[in-house]
Amino acid sequence: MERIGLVGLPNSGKSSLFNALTGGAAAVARHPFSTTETSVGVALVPDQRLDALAKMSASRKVVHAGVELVDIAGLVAGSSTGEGLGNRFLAGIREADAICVVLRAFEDANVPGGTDPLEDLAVLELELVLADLASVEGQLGRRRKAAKADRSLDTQVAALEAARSCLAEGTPLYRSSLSHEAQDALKPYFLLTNKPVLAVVNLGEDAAADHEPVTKPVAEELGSSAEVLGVSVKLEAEAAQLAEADRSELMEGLGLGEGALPRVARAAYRLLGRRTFFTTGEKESRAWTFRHGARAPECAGVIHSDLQRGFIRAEVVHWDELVALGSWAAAREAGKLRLEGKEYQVADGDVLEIRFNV
Ligand SMILES: Nc1nc2c(ncn2[C@@H]2O[C@H](COP(=O)(O)OP(=O)(O)O)[C@@H](O)[C@H]2O)c(=O)[nH]1
Ligand SMILES: [Mg+2]
Repeated sequence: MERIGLVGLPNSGKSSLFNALTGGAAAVARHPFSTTETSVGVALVPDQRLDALAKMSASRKVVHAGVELVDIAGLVAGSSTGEGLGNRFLAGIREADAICVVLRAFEDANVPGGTDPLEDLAVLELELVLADLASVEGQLGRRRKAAKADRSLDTQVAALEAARSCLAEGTPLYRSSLSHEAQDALKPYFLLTNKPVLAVVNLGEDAAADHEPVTKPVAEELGSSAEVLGVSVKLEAEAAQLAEADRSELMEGLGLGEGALPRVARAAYRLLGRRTFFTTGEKESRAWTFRHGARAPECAGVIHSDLQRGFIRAEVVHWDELVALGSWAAAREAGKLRLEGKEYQVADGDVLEIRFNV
Protein backbone atom coordinates (compact mmCIF):
# COMPACT_ATOMS: atom_id res chain seq x y z
CA MET A 1 0.00 0.00 0.00
CA GLU A 2 1.24 3.49 -0.74
CA ARG A 3 1.75 5.89 2.10
CA ILE A 4 1.31 9.54 2.92
CA GLY A 5 3.79 10.98 5.40
CA LEU A 6 2.68 13.69 7.83
CA VAL A 7 5.43 16.27 8.13
CA GLY A 8 5.52 19.43 10.20
CA LEU A 9 7.31 21.33 12.93
CA PRO A 10 6.96 20.12 16.54
CA ASN A 11 3.54 20.99 18.01
CA SER A 12 1.96 21.68 14.65
CA GLY A 13 -0.60 18.97 15.40
CA LYS A 14 0.66 16.03 13.31
CA SER A 15 0.01 13.37 15.92
CA SER A 16 -3.39 14.84 16.76
CA LEU A 17 -4.32 14.80 13.05
CA PHE A 18 -2.98 11.27 12.65
CA ASN A 19 -5.07 10.04 15.57
CA ALA A 20 -8.20 11.81 14.38
CA LEU A 21 -7.86 10.31 10.90
CA THR A 22 -6.86 6.79 11.84
CA GLY A 23 -8.50 6.36 15.23
CA GLY A 24 -4.93 5.64 16.29
CA ALA A 25 -3.03 6.34 19.44
CA ALA A 26 0.14 8.23 18.59
CA ALA A 27 1.44 10.11 21.62
CA VAL A 28 0.29 13.73 21.59
CA ALA A 29 2.59 16.01 23.56
CA ARG A 30 3.65 19.57 24.14
CA HIS A 31 7.35 19.00 23.67
CA PRO A 32 9.31 18.04 20.59
CA PHE A 33 10.71 14.52 20.22
CA SER A 34 8.42 12.94 22.76
CA THR A 35 7.37 10.85 19.81
CA THR A 36 10.47 9.42 18.23
CA GLU A 37 8.87 6.36 16.70
CA THR A 38 6.89 6.80 13.52
CA SER A 39 3.32 5.55 13.78
CA VAL A 40 1.52 3.96 10.85
CA GLY A 41 -2.24 3.76 10.46
CA VAL A 42 -5.01 3.61 7.89
CA ALA A 43 -7.50 6.44 7.35
CA LEU A 44 -10.81 5.37 5.88
CA VAL A 45 -11.88 7.36 2.84
CA PRO A 46 -15.56 8.34 3.09
CA ASP A 47 -17.33 8.03 -0.25
CA GLN A 48 -20.98 8.94 -0.81
CA ARG A 49 -21.03 6.82 -3.99
CA LEU A 50 -20.37 3.76 -1.86
CA ASP A 51 -23.02 4.82 0.64
CA ALA A 52 -25.56 5.14 -2.18
CA LEU A 53 -24.71 1.67 -3.52
CA ALA A 54 -24.90 0.12 -0.05
CA LYS A 55 -28.31 1.67 0.47
CA MET A 56 -29.53 0.44 -2.93
CA SER A 57 -28.38 -3.12 -2.20
CA ALA A 58 -29.35 -3.00 1.50
CA SER A 59 -25.86 -4.36 2.13
CA ARG A 60 -25.16 -5.92 5.52
CA LYS A 61 -21.58 -4.66 5.40
CA VAL A 62 -19.91 -1.56 3.92
CA VAL A 63 -16.17 -1.53 3.36
CA HIS A 64 -14.49 1.79 2.57
CA ALA A 65 -11.20 2.32 0.81
CA GLY A 66 -8.27 3.30 2.99
CA VAL A 67 -5.14 5.36 2.71
CA GLU A 68 -2.07 4.61 4.77
CA LEU A 69 -0.68 7.44 6.90
CA VAL A 70 2.64 7.75 8.68
CA ASP A 71 3.17 10.21 11.52
CA ILE A 72 6.76 11.31 11.01
CA ALA A 73 8.20 13.06 14.05
CA GLY A 74 11.20 15.27 14.30
CA LEU A 75 11.54 17.99 11.73
CA VAL A 76 13.17 21.10 13.20
CA ALA A 77 15.26 23.87 11.73
CA GLY A 78 18.62 22.16 11.13
CA SER A 79 17.23 18.65 10.47
CA SER A 80 19.02 18.46 7.15
CA THR A 81 22.32 18.71 8.99
CA GLY A 82 21.38 16.31 11.77
CA GLU A 83 19.59 18.49 14.35
CA GLY A 84 16.71 16.91 16.23
CA LEU A 85 16.09 13.44 14.89
CA GLY A 86 18.05 14.35 11.76
CA ASN A 87 18.56 11.39 9.51
CA ARG A 88 15.96 9.18 11.07
CA PHE A 89 13.32 11.71 10.29
CA LEU A 90 14.59 12.20 6.76
CA ALA A 91 14.40 8.44 6.17
CA GLY A 92 10.76 8.55 7.27
CA ILE A 93 9.98 11.03 4.51
CA ARG A 94 12.06 9.21 1.93
CA GLU A 95 9.86 6.14 2.37
CA ALA A 96 6.59 8.04 1.91
CA ASP A 97 4.99 8.23 -1.55
CA ALA A 98 3.41 11.62 -0.91
CA ILE A 99 3.59 14.22 1.81
CA CYS A 100 1.03 16.06 3.88
CA VAL A 101 2.60 19.12 5.50
CA VAL A 102 0.92 20.28 8.69
CA LEU A 103 1.28 24.04 9.18
CA ARG A 104 0.40 25.58 12.51
CA ALA A 105 -1.93 28.56 12.62
CA PHE A 106 -3.56 28.00 16.03
CA GLU A 107 -2.58 30.09 19.03
CA ASP A 108 -2.12 28.47 22.40
CA ALA A 109 0.13 30.02 25.05
CA ASN A 110 0.60 26.57 26.58
CA VAL A 111 1.90 24.99 23.42
CA PRO A 112 5.29 26.31 22.29
CA GLY A 113 5.66 27.16 18.62
CA GLY A 114 4.83 29.82 16.06
CA THR A 115 1.41 30.63 14.67
CA ASP A 116 2.25 31.75 11.14
CA PRO A 117 1.65 28.90 8.70
CA LEU A 118 3.78 30.58 6.03
CA GLU A 119 6.72 30.64 8.39
CA ASP A 120 6.24 26.94 9.15
CA LEU A 121 6.17 26.26 5.44
CA ALA A 122 9.36 28.23 4.85
CA VAL A 123 11.28 26.40 7.61
CA LEU A 124 10.02 23.00 6.45
CA GLU A 125 10.79 23.59 2.83
CA LEU A 126 14.24 24.94 3.57
CA GLU A 127 15.20 21.78 5.46
CA LEU A 128 13.85 19.51 2.75
CA VAL A 129 15.52 21.53 0.01
CA LEU A 130 18.89 21.48 1.81
CA ALA A 131 18.68 17.72 2.30
CA ASP A 132 17.81 17.23 -1.38
CA LEU A 133 20.56 19.54 -2.53
CA ALA A 134 23.10 17.47 -0.59
CA SER A 135 21.77 14.22 -2.15
CA VAL A 136 21.75 15.67 -5.65
CA GLU A 137 25.29 17.02 -5.37
CA GLY A 138 26.50 13.69 -4.05
CA GLN A 139 24.85 11.83 -6.95
CA LEU A 140 25.91 14.24 -9.68
CA GLY A 141 29.62 13.49 -9.36
CA ARG A 142 29.03 9.74 -9.46
CA ARG A 143 26.50 9.81 -12.31
CA ARG A 144 28.61 12.10 -14.46
CA LYS A 145 31.47 9.66 -14.25
CA ALA A 146 29.22 6.70 -14.99
CA ALA A 147 27.63 8.54 -17.94
CA LYS A 148 31.01 8.76 -19.67
CA ALA A 149 30.92 4.99 -20.08
CA ASP A 150 27.15 4.69 -20.53
CA ARG A 151 25.45 7.42 -22.55
CA SER A 152 22.01 6.14 -21.55
CA LEU A 153 22.62 7.85 -18.21
CA ASP A 154 22.69 11.27 -19.87
CA THR A 155 19.00 11.90 -19.15
CA GLN A 156 19.59 11.21 -15.47
CA VAL A 157 22.54 13.57 -15.37
CA ALA A 158 20.52 16.27 -17.11
CA ALA A 159 17.65 15.78 -14.66
CA LEU A 160 20.01 15.95 -11.69
CA GLU A 161 21.52 19.16 -13.07
CA ALA A 162 18.09 20.72 -13.54
CA ALA A 163 17.15 19.65 -10.00
CA ARG A 164 20.32 21.14 -8.60
CA SER A 165 19.67 24.53 -10.11
CA CYS A 166 16.10 24.63 -8.71
CA LEU A 167 17.18 23.50 -5.27
CA ALA A 168 20.12 25.90 -5.19
CA GLU A 169 17.59 28.71 -5.64
CA GLY A 170 15.64 27.35 -2.68
CA THR A 171 12.79 25.92 -4.77
CA PRO A 172 11.40 22.53 -3.70
CA LEU A 173 11.05 20.25 -6.74
CA TYR A 174 7.29 19.88 -6.33
CA ARG A 175 7.08 23.64 -6.83
CA SER A 176 9.49 23.74 -9.77
CA SER A 177 8.80 23.77 -13.48
CA LEU A 178 10.80 20.55 -14.02
CA SER A 179 9.25 18.45 -16.78
CA HIS A 180 7.43 15.22 -15.95
CA GLU A 181 10.23 13.36 -17.71
CA ALA A 182 12.84 14.98 -15.49
CA GLN A 183 10.78 14.25 -12.38
CA ASP A 184 10.47 10.62 -13.44
CA ALA A 185 14.18 10.40 -14.13
CA LEU A 186 14.79 11.59 -10.56
CA LYS A 187 12.58 8.89 -8.98
CA PRO A 188 15.49 6.50 -8.28
CA TYR A 189 17.05 9.13 -6.01
CA PHE A 190 14.13 9.27 -3.56
CA LEU A 191 14.38 13.02 -3.17
CA LEU A 192 12.24 14.52 -0.43
CA THR A 193 10.73 17.36 -2.43
CA ASN A 194 10.05 15.29 -5.56
CA LYS A 195 6.78 13.94 -4.15
CA PRO A 196 3.23 15.26 -4.38
CA VAL A 197 2.25 17.53 -1.51
CA LEU A 198 -0.94 18.38 0.34
CA ALA A 199 -0.98 21.16 2.94
CA VAL A 200 -3.14 21.15 6.06
CA VAL A 201 -3.33 24.44 7.93
CA ASN A 202 -4.11 23.67 11.57
CA LEU A 203 -6.56 26.41 12.55
CA GLY A 204 -7.54 27.75 15.91
CA GLU A 205 -11.02 26.59 16.95
CA ASP A 206 -12.38 30.11 16.43
CA ALA A 207 -11.21 30.15 12.80
CA ALA A 208 -12.67 26.73 11.95
CA ALA A 209 -15.87 27.95 10.34
CA ASP A 210 -14.34 30.91 8.50
CA HIS A 211 -10.80 29.98 7.57
CA GLU A 212 -10.31 31.87 4.29
CA PRO A 213 -8.24 34.67 5.86
CA VAL A 214 -5.85 32.10 7.36
CA THR A 215 -5.61 29.59 4.52
CA LYS A 216 -5.65 31.99 1.58
CA PRO A 217 -2.07 33.25 1.93
CA VAL A 218 -0.86 29.64 2.01
CA ALA A 219 -2.96 28.74 -1.02
CA GLU A 220 -1.57 31.75 -2.86
CA GLU A 221 1.97 30.87 -1.91
CA LEU A 222 1.65 27.26 -3.11
CA GLY A 223 -0.47 28.04 -6.17
CA SER A 224 -1.14 24.94 -8.24
CA SER A 225 1.69 22.95 -6.61
CA ALA A 226 -0.38 21.74 -3.68
CA GLU A 227 -3.95 21.54 -2.43
CA VAL A 228 -4.47 23.50 0.81
CA LEU A 229 -7.05 22.52 3.43
CA GLY A 230 -7.96 24.37 6.62
CA VAL A 231 -8.63 22.07 9.57
CA SER A 232 -9.10 22.73 13.26
CA VAL A 233 -7.31 19.58 14.25
CA LYS A 234 -8.15 19.85 17.93
CA LEU A 235 -11.85 20.30 17.27
CA GLU A 236 -11.94 17.49 14.72
CA ALA A 237 -9.94 15.21 17.01
CA GLU A 238 -12.38 15.82 19.86
CA ALA A 239 -15.36 15.31 17.57
CA ALA A 240 -13.83 12.07 16.25
CA GLN A 241 -14.10 10.64 19.76
CA LEU A 242 -17.88 11.08 19.77
CA ALA A 243 -20.53 8.66 18.56
CA GLU A 244 -21.56 9.24 14.92
CA ALA A 245 -24.85 11.03 15.71
CA ASP A 246 -23.29 13.35 18.31
CA ARG A 247 -20.43 14.15 15.99
CA SER A 248 -22.74 15.12 13.13
CA GLU A 249 -24.78 17.28 15.47
CA LEU A 250 -21.69 19.06 16.80
CA MET A 251 -20.24 19.62 13.33
CA GLU A 252 -23.51 20.84 11.86
CA GLY A 253 -24.01 23.10 14.88
CA LEU A 254 -20.63 24.71 14.25
CA GLY A 255 -21.39 25.13 10.57
CA LEU A 256 -18.69 22.63 9.60
CA GLY A 257 -20.85 20.22 7.61
CA GLU A 258 -19.34 16.74 7.58
CA GLY A 259 -16.16 18.19 9.12
CA ALA A 260 -12.74 18.45 7.56
CA LEU A 261 -11.41 14.94 8.14
CA PRO A 262 -13.26 13.34 5.22
CA ARG A 263 -11.86 16.06 2.96
CA VAL A 264 -8.34 15.40 4.18
CA ALA A 265 -8.74 11.64 3.65
CA ARG A 266 -10.13 12.14 0.14
CA ALA A 267 -7.41 14.64 -0.78
CA ALA A 268 -4.74 12.25 0.48
CA TYR A 269 -6.24 9.44 -1.60
CA ARG A 270 -6.31 11.60 -4.73
CA LEU A 271 -2.76 12.75 -4.09
CA LEU A 272 -1.57 9.17 -4.51
CA GLY A 273 -3.33 9.03 -7.87
CA ARG A 274 -5.53 6.18 -6.70
CA ARG A 275 -8.89 5.31 -8.29
CA THR A 276 -11.89 3.47 -6.92
CA PHE A 277 -14.18 0.79 -8.33
CA PHE A 278 -17.04 -0.82 -6.48
CA THR A 279 -18.70 -4.15 -5.91
CA THR A 280 -22.17 -4.24 -4.44
CA GLY A 281 -24.60 -6.82 -3.17
CA GLU A 282 -26.71 -7.81 -0.19
CA LYS A 283 -23.76 -9.26 1.64
CA GLU A 284 -21.46 -6.31 1.14
CA SER A 285 -20.77 -3.11 -0.75
CA ARG A 286 -17.13 -2.33 -1.08
CA ALA A 287 -14.76 0.29 -2.49
CA TRP A 288 -11.60 -1.16 -4.06
CA THR A 289 -8.50 0.81 -4.87
CA PHE A 290 -6.72 0.53 -8.20
CA ARG A 291 -4.00 2.20 -10.19
CA HIS A 292 -5.06 4.74 -12.81
CA GLY A 293 -5.04 3.05 -16.21
CA ALA A 294 -5.38 -0.52 -14.87
CA ARG A 295 -7.30 -3.00 -17.04
CA ALA A 296 -10.16 -5.21 -15.90
CA PRO A 297 -8.10 -8.34 -15.03
CA GLU A 298 -5.72 -6.33 -12.84
CA CYS A 299 -8.70 -4.83 -11.02
CA ALA A 300 -10.22 -8.29 -10.63
CA GLY A 301 -6.92 -9.28 -9.04
CA VAL A 302 -7.36 -6.57 -6.40
CA ILE A 303 -10.39 -8.55 -5.20
CA HIS A 304 -8.72 -11.96 -5.41
CA SER A 305 -5.86 -13.44 -7.41
CA ASP A 306 -8.19 -16.24 -8.66
CA LEU A 307 -10.39 -13.63 -10.31
CA GLN A 308 -7.42 -12.31 -12.24
CA ARG A 309 -6.07 -15.76 -13.14
CA GLY A 310 -9.42 -17.07 -14.35
CA PHE A 311 -10.77 -13.78 -15.69
CA ILE A 312 -13.30 -14.21 -18.50
CA ARG A 313 -15.08 -10.88 -18.64
CA ALA A 314 -16.53 -8.14 -16.45
CA GLU A 315 -20.05 -6.79 -16.29
CA VAL A 316 -19.71 -3.07 -15.81
CA VAL A 317 -22.01 -0.15 -15.06
CA HIS A 318 -21.15 3.29 -13.75
CA TRP A 319 -22.27 3.77 -10.14
CA ASP A 320 -24.68 6.67 -10.78
CA GLU A 321 -26.44 4.86 -13.62
CA LEU A 322 -26.85 1.81 -11.41
CA VAL A 323 -28.20 3.79 -8.47
CA ALA A 324 -30.65 5.62 -10.77
CA LEU A 325 -31.94 2.29 -12.10
CA GLY A 326 -32.21 0.89 -8.59
CA SER A 327 -30.78 -2.62 -8.94
CA TRP A 328 -28.40 -4.86 -10.84
CA ALA A 329 -31.37 -6.72 -12.36
CA ALA A 330 -32.96 -3.46 -13.52
CA ALA A 331 -29.66 -2.39 -15.07
CA ARG A 332 -29.46 -5.69 -16.94
CA GLU A 333 -33.05 -5.37 -18.16
CA ALA A 334 -32.41 -1.83 -19.35
CA GLY A 335 -29.38 -3.08 -21.28
CA LYS A 336 -27.05 -0.90 -19.22
CA LEU A 337 -24.66 -3.65 -18.14
CA ARG A 338 -21.68 -3.57 -20.45
CA LEU A 339 -19.73 -6.75 -21.12
CA GLU A 340 -16.06 -5.85 -21.03
CA GLY A 341 -13.02 -7.99 -21.82
CA LYS A 342 -9.38 -8.15 -20.81
CA GLU A 343 -8.44 -4.89 -22.49
CA TYR A 344 -11.03 -2.74 -20.73
CA GLN A 345 -9.54 0.14 -18.73
CA VAL A 346 -11.59 0.42 -15.58
CA ALA A 347 -12.89 3.93 -14.82
CA ASP A 348 -13.17 5.60 -11.44
CA GLY A 349 -16.70 4.94 -10.17
CA ASP A 350 -17.33 1.74 -12.17
CA VAL A 351 -19.27 -1.05 -10.48
CA LEU A 352 -17.95 -4.46 -11.51
CA GLU A 353 -19.03 -8.03 -11.44
CA ILE A 354 -16.29 -10.39 -12.54
CA ARG A 355 -16.97 -13.61 -14.46
CA PHE A 356 -14.14 -16.05 -13.99
CA ASN A 357 -13.24 -19.70 -14.20
CA VAL A 358 -10.36 -21.40 -12.38
N1 LIG B 1 -5.22 24.80 20.93
C1 LIG B 1 -4.89 23.86 20.06
N2 LIG B 1 -3.96 22.97 20.43
C2 LIG B 1 -3.62 22.00 19.55
C3 LIG B 1 -4.19 21.92 18.25
N3 LIG B 1 -3.64 20.87 17.62
C4 LIG B 1 -2.75 20.33 18.47
N4 LIG B 1 -2.75 21.01 19.63
C5 LIG B 1 -1.94 20.74 20.83
O1 LIG B 1 -0.57 20.91 20.50
C6 LIG B 1 0.22 19.96 21.17
C7 LIG B 1 1.06 19.21 20.18
O2 LIG B 1 0.19 18.45 19.33
P1 LIG B 1 0.72 17.15 18.58
O3 LIG B 1 -0.40 16.61 17.79
O4 LIG B 1 1.43 16.24 19.51
O5 LIG B 1 1.78 17.86 17.61
P2 LIG B 1 3.00 17.21 16.80
O6 LIG B 1 4.23 17.54 17.59
O7 LIG B 1 2.99 17.93 15.50
O8 LIG B 1 2.75 15.75 16.66
C8 LIG B 1 -0.73 19.09 21.97
O9 LIG B 1 -0.78 19.57 23.30
C9 LIG B 1 -2.05 19.31 21.28
O10 LIG B 1 -3.14 19.13 22.15
C10 LIG B 1 -5.18 22.88 17.90
O11 LIG B 1 -5.75 22.85 16.79
N5 LIG B 1 -5.49 23.82 18.83
MG1 LIG C 1 3.89 14.10 17.20
